[in-house]
Amino acid sequence: IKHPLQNTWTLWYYEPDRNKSWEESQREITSFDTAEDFWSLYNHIKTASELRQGCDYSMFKQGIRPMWEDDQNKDGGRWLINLDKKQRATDLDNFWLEILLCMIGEAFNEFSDDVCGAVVNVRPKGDKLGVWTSNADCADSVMEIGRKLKERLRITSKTTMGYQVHKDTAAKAGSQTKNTYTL
Ligand code: M7G
Repeated sequence: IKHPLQNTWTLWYYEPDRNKSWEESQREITSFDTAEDFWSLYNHIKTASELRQGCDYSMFKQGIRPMWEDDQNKDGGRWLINLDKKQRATDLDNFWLEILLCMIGEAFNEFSDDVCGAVVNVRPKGDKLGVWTSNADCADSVMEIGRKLKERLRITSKTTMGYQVHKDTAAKAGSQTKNTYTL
């Protein structure tokens, strides 16, 4: 028998399409709930660094859409890791895989329930990794999830992590969003 995961997870793929809205361009790929099915999927798809620039992968708990508007995201935010251009070759795929393993392995202990999912944005300006949590007001939970992420990704001082509230991000499209927490 296969090794069951605590949660069922859904992979989403976003590709920009000028004829569609952002929401319509989010495609649900597949869901899985065992370790073996995670690896079959992971080994079958392109790595993040192989995606065309402008594309995203998102992996969320089943039933949560990878958007601010979802009920589980609307009061939440994300730990954001901004990579510089050179890190696409050295860190992007490693960080993304480690984030996925943290999530499916429920590595955030008593706060794992607050994790909604994660997003990787492949962008010419520099790629971004975000871990989305459901309640931006739960400082304990946000900070513990951030600390664990930093530890597991072995984030060094040259890479800073900031937690941004989705409501702030949504209101400030195009400009910099303030960090509500930093690590
Ligand atoms: P992005 O892809 O997160 O980052 O957001 P980028 O600026 O580096 O490409 C780009 C744009 O996508 C935003 O300004 C929004 O128009 C749209 N967008 C992104 N997200 C995460 C959402 C979302 O959750 N909901 C909606 N409605 N639009 C979003």
